[in-house]
Amino acid sequence: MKIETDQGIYGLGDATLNGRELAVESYLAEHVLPCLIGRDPFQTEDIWQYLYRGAYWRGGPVTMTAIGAVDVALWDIKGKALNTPVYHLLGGSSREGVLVYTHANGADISETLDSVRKHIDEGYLAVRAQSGVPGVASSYGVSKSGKPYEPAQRGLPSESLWSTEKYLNFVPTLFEKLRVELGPEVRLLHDCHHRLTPIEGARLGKSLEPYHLFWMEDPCPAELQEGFELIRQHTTTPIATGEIFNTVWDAHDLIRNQWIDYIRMAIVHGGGITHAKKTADFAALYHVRTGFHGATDLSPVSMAAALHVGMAIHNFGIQEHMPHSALTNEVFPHGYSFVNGYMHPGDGAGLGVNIDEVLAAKHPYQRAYLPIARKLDGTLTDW
Ligand code: GCO
Ligand code: MG
Repeated sequence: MKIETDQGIYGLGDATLNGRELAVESYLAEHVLPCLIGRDPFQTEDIWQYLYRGAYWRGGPVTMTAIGAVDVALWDIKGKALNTPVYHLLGGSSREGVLVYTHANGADISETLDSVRKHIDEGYLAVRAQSGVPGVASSYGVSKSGKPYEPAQRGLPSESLWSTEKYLNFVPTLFEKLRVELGPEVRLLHDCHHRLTPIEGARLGKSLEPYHLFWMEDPCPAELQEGFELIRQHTTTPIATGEIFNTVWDAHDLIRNQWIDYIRMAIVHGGGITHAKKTADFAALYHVRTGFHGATDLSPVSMAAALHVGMAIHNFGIQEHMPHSALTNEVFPHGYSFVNGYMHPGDGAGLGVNIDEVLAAKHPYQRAYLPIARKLDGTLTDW
């Protein structure tokens, strides 16, 4: 999304909500953008409150993504108008670069090991490892085409079958092999993608302790925040969650009770830079660090926003980095870079990302859905 000022400056925001994009577009076009005409783009706090409180209906992914898109675009404008990178406006650089992790996957343990090795050779210091599970036709995070993992597909949602029993028996053998082969240095992460119950997450965390993961992500759905208390009581494996959260209230109990170690709310789905900064500052009081969502369904605009926040806050933990396709990078020329495991947002004014609208127009929107999952007996479960 692009917001233009009467001074000729424009800012970019990302309004993407994977599989539900047009709902955000309509919310923005019909209800938000008319209210912005004539406002001062420097009033990021007041405009945020206006869109959040002023709507009366609060929270939720559609609303918060729309607010996030506007907020990020306004920070971009502010940086450009002041001729400074956004991170300077958020506290300046608290570090030399932003530690990132990327995704490795394979059909089995040996392919996954090769994939992790390949990413270490590319310079990554942290890698998330997902593998096909024997006896499970299609596991979360594993590409069928050998290409980087892209979950949304054209047509109606695809359906996959899932077995928690087979998964729990398998995952410790994967990480045992990775640690034996790769040694103690590389940071290894794993995403359970909300598929376990708290006690199952506790069992997995406990069985992974010898392989000292950097984190175990989304062990169970997090609507029930106290579910994490149960996991926490049983394991020292660090826990990350929050990529589907939209406000600090979704994580309030998780943070203040120190049931998690990393908060993953995406800048774009969590009300933009303004709200991400507040969430991070609240989390800092409780030793919770950030690990903002950064899958490819979030555009380079989101990636840049996350890098600016990650440079500035004290309790930055790690940033997800799933490199975009060459075409996406061409549509969004950007100043951020990756060197030896760390990313830097660049020192251009604003976010440091642009858009080639002519090229973008050659690729019109096509509907795509995330898959759904069922247990072996046909019961719908969490994908
Ligand atoms: C991650 C996520 C993604 C999401 C996807 C949904 O950790 O990067 O779990 O793979 O499933 O972004 O749109
Ligand atoms: Mg995830």
